[in-house]
Amino acid sequence: RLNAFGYWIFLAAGLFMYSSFLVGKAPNNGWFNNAPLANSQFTPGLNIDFYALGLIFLGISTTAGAINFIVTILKMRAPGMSINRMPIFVWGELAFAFSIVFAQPALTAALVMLELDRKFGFAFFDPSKGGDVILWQHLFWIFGHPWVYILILPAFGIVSMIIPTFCGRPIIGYTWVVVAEMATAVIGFGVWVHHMFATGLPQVAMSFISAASFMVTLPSGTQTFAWLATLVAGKIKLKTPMLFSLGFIVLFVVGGLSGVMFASIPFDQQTTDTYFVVAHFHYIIVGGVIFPLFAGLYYWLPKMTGKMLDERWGKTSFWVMFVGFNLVFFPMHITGLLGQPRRTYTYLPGLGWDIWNAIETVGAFMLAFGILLTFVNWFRSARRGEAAPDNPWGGDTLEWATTSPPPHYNFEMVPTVRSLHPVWDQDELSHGRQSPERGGHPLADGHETFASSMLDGRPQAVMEMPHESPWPVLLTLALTVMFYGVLLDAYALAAAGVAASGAAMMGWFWPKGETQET
Ligand code: HEM
Ligand SMILES: [Cu+2]
Repeated sequence: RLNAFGYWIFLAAGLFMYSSFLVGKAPNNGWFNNAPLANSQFTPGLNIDFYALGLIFLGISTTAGAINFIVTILKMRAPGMSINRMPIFVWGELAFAFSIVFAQPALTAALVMLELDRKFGFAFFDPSKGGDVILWQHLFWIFGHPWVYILILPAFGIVSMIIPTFCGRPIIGYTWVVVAEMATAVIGFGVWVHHMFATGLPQVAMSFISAASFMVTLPSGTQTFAWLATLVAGKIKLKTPMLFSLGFIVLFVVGGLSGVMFASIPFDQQTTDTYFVVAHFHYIIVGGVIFPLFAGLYYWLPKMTGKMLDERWGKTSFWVMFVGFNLVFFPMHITGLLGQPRRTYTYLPGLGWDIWNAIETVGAFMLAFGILLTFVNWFRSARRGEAAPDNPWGGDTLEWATTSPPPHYNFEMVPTVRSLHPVWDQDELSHGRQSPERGGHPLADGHETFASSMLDGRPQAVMEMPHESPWPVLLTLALTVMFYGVLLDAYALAAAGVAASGAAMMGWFWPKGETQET
């Protein structure tokens, strides 16, 4: 139900923010929305209120989702899946979920302060009344930098699943990769000021952050070398998911290198707010996150839908995307060093920027075409894709032990895990259901599941799966009313929304004389 709640809030908050387009009031200060530009004095109108309230609203969903991931990962694993047998993808999810729980409050606090400033005459970010504009940047980036790792940690996880499968061997340095993921998440909280090197902060503070930013490269490097070592030691099968993963390694290394360059304060002060920054974050977000997402799509979609994707279309899509991507974003390093400010699309001739921008435009069309090829592939597969076997790639993790697509409850027999690579090491798992003699647990045809101990994955209790419930969606509707009420200064409406939310929560948690499932 928490999951359903997260889903509905995500939808409602998204619609809330996009409704700003319908009334021509879309947020208009860029994604970091710096004060004092965001103060009502300089940006009147509902635009920024849509941004701030919408993100507070969305934060509820993000937090609910993250808590749900943490609890599920720590408490509901299959019997025998001790914490050192968890797939690296799950570690990535755990790391990112913890980061969200700690990062989101900084953003929410900043947004609440901003709305108090804008609607009620507070002055958190107004220096003329004793406020501080830099405070916004601190709070935003205390959220913002961990957020970039929130994006990339699951992507690391995806790649760490795919590379071993297509190398036909376990990843080298499992423990090191796991430690690196967790360390990245932790260090990510100590580097936010590297987005503020040009704001005139004290030298000591900046030096500390600079050192911490250099330090982040240690866990990133550890993981990169673990992937490379696995590639060297394995027998590589070049299927589409693997191609996207290899492309990821190349692009992530390039983006990481420009990141390290920014960690040096004088270099950053020269290049901040130029296209060099745009090049950095696209290498690391498109190359480092979107490419792994495509890899994951090709890898897991057959499991989800039971239909294979076409390899020829997939490989073509990869190469067009890879070449197109580099054509768009590599020249941005050059225009950035030549001084072209970010967020400019028109400029005087003769600055030496023209040819590079022309190449970028061509590349952009190519990249879009490459992405389109994958979407076409997706539609083709849905209509007439080959049927997917249970384990099309020879993967080692539990999802490959059930049918493609799996039933709603995943396993009729909840399997017992005895290895880090259950499907490789427990031969009974590659032939249908695990029999009760080998440890399979028939649990009311999947309508029940185990609660297990955090470290050893020992089953502790049998839990009934939750029944359908109207409360998450009703609570979401009530909150939507409240947020629109605040947005429009209609405080009676907002109060009604609060009251309705309270009622919905009472309905949700009312004792029903059964085990309470949330
Ligand atoms: C090797 C580790 C990394 C380091 C040392 C690093 C460093 C930096 C620095 C110093 C900046 C600020 C540049 C400026 O505005 O002057 C920056 C910008 C940025 N980085 Fe990274 N970065 C790293 C990895 C990442 C990752 C993994 C992501 C995302 C997945 C990322 C996403 C971004 C984004 C989105 C921006 C631009 C923010 C804006 O709009 O101003 N970075 N990075
Ligand atoms: Cu950063």
